[in-house]
Amino acid sequence: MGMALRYRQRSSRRRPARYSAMSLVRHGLSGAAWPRVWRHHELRPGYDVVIVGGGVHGLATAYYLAANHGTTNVAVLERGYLGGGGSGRNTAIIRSNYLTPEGVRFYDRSVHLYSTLAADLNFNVMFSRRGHLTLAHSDSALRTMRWRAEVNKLHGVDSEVVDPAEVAALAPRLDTSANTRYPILGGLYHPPGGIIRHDAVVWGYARAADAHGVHLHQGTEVVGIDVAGGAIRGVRTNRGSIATPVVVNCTAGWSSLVSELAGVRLPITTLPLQAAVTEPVRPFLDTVVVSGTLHVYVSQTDRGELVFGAAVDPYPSYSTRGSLEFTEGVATNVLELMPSLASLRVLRQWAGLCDMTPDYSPIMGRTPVDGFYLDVGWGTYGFKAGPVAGETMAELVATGSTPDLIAGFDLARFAEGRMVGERGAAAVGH
Ligand code: PYC
Repeated sequence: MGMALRYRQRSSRRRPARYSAMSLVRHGLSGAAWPRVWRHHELRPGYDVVIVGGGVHGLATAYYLAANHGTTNVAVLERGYLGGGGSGRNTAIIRSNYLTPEGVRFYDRSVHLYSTLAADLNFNVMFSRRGHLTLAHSDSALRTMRWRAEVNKLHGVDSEVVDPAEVAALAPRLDTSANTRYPILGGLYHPPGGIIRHDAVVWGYARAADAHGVHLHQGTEVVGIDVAGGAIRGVRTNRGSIATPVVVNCTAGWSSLVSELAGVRLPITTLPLQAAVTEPVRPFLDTVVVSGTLHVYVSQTDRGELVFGAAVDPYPSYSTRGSLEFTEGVATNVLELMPSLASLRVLRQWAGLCDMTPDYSPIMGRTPVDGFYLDVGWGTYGFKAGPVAGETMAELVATGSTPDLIAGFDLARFAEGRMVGERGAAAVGH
């Protein structure tokens, strides 16, 4: 059953400015201001759908609801600013070389959506498809990589196990000698993987959703969710109350707290994941390099900075601060892999929050509360899932039927023992 369109309003669609080389020249010559990328609105008393969380998941869900299903009376509520949570804090790695069939199919759809996103949204999201290389430092890691490569190929995803000479050719700065503490025995190479400009993805979806008439409300915190007779009735915010039959929880690190407002308990623990960026240097690394054993992943942005990440912090917390312990650890491990980076300076470090589930797969779909939907449990994989999560959640909310791609990620699997164990495909050990 599709949702009830009870709060239909006059459309507030608008044609966004068309970004092109010609319009850049025109604006440059005329000095005319560009229109705002998205608009500010007062809260309506009611919406057909309220999405909590203004990151890539919430914005993509809003966009696909409007673009694919014509559902435009939608509000996205964001406590801070759009993209200020995990969407602005991740290391922007895109890949689909997962371990389970469910994971491979799902993330492969996301890679496809990402690859046409710039054209679809008329917004340059700077997707750089440069390949993704996971290093093996032990026989057991190589075995898991062979397993992943076979599952990937079965689902039409390009991944192969490569030997140390091929690793050296893909990333010549890596120390591939046999005298290191953790010699490189091979790797899993995944050519479709890459990096993207994460803010641009957020802004592109926000702009396109706004153009369809979706209301984007920043600085709007949900402080209560009203449930009566087992169904969603509305939400209370710091700016007033909204009546709605549908709430979609897209709040990642805060998702268990938001779900509790609706009386739904989730098997989620929130852990910080830290990252850091160096000063820019000449391009030398044109693939993403990951070492699960050394708990580190490295990529070089188009501006030349190196972006590093590590394993999640070992204790639950809502802190988004960096720690000296992380910087020391990541520097030690990066230098094990690439000793020639020793004089590079770290410019910034930060943390984002990961909503970890017991099987490292997301929780998507309905809940025991009618009209309360989950798009949560992203752990360390959230950003790369944004487009496909938005597309499938929009289909579920608009049509009432669960897309096959997310059927295995339901909340009931934990009670029924149907885990989708994806830990083996984590970029780093946890
Ligand atoms: O799964 O590729 C990944 C990843 C990178 C950083 C965090 N997760």
